[in-house]
Amino acid sequence: MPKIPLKPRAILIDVIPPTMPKAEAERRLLELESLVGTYGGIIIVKLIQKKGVPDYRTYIGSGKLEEIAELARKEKAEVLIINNLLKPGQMFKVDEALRDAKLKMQVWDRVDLILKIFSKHAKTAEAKLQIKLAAIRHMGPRIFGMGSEMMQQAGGIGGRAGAGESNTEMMKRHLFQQEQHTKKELDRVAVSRSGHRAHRDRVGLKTVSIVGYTNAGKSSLLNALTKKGAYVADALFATLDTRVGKLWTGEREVLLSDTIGFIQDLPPQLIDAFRSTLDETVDADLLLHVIDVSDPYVNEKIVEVEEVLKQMKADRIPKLYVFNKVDRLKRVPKAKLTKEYKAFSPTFVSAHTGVGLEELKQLIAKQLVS
Ligand SMILES: Nc1nc2c(ncn2[C@@H]2O[C@H](COP(=O)(O)OP(=O)(O)OP(=O)(O)O)[C@@H](O)[C@H]2O)c(=O)[nH]1
Ligand SMILES: [Mg+2]
Repeated sequence: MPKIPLKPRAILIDVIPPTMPKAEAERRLLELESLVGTYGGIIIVKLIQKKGVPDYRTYIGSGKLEEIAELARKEKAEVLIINNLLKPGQMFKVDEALRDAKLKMQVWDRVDLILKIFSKHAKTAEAKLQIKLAAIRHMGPRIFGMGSEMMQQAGGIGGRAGAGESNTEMMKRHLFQQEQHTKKELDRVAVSRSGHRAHRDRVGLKTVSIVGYTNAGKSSLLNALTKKGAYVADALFATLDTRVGKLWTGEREVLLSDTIGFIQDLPPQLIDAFRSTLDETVDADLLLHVIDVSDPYVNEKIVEVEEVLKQMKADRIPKLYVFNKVDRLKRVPKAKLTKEYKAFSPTFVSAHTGVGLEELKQLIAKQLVS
């Protein structure tokens, strides 16, 4: 893979079905831009391609690929970022086409991009291990896919596989060993975590987990409620570990935890790799679903978060909706949102100004009594 600078010049492409509403397409592109910005990439071209069925070989199709290659040469692009999930064989084909065009650039799909951001932000040993595991699982099949390609080329129909095979076999074994090793290390870290959890259960503290879309203000809320000092940044996936603080609701002490944010199409491998971090969330007595009320796509993001919670089997835990960042709006559509999400006792707060936090504490206390 060609080496690229820390802040690579990037061409972005999103392949969407022709039926996708314009607003949704715009939202996807905006989010992709902020992901790339968070990574530190320099966006030079943005492309949207409408396609009913993705191309079997290259996902984006050979015509589009040629167009991209030409653009890449002209604009000196260093990475092509495809906002979709590609099959290993498709990644290989795109990569091959760019190499054939004598371009020294990398190709990332959505999982690659999210993984790269995760690696940049990981601080704890556990987060680093989880990312490593996800990367092994994501890259593995790609190497195998490449292997079978090479084997076919080397051996032909009915022929012997030759050198290609032993290389692939070696890579396979190496990756498998790495995966096992990383899993073991992770288990070790997870055991000490579940020890903490058992201790909490013994002292009878209830746990409340903050969940929500990335950048909604989860860490800010934890800080505002507990003075915990979690890392806050206007970036996606600023938090990759779990931070726990104590909160006095006025009636009782509870443990409040903040964790990794969710995003649309959060790749299943990532949910899997972050299992032990996310399990903390699944274990809670109450969830605070934090929502950025100033976000133009409030409802869509609520749906995405609910979707991930379902995947994590956490959709049955009692939940409060916390609309954050009210200071950002002149007029907060309280009545409308309250009516729409009545089942989740919506509250309106600002982690920055402190508005609404007292009411939120009372609500938490009330929920935990029953
Ligand atoms: N105006 C305003 N900005 C806020 C508020 N709460 C958080 N922010 C800003 O929103 C951005 C994201 O805040 P974080 O607390 O890091 O959000 P997060 O949900 O933890 O994000 P990830 O960990 O990246 O998923 C930061 O720039 C915060 O300063 C608020 O109540 N009002
Ligand atoms: Mg955070």
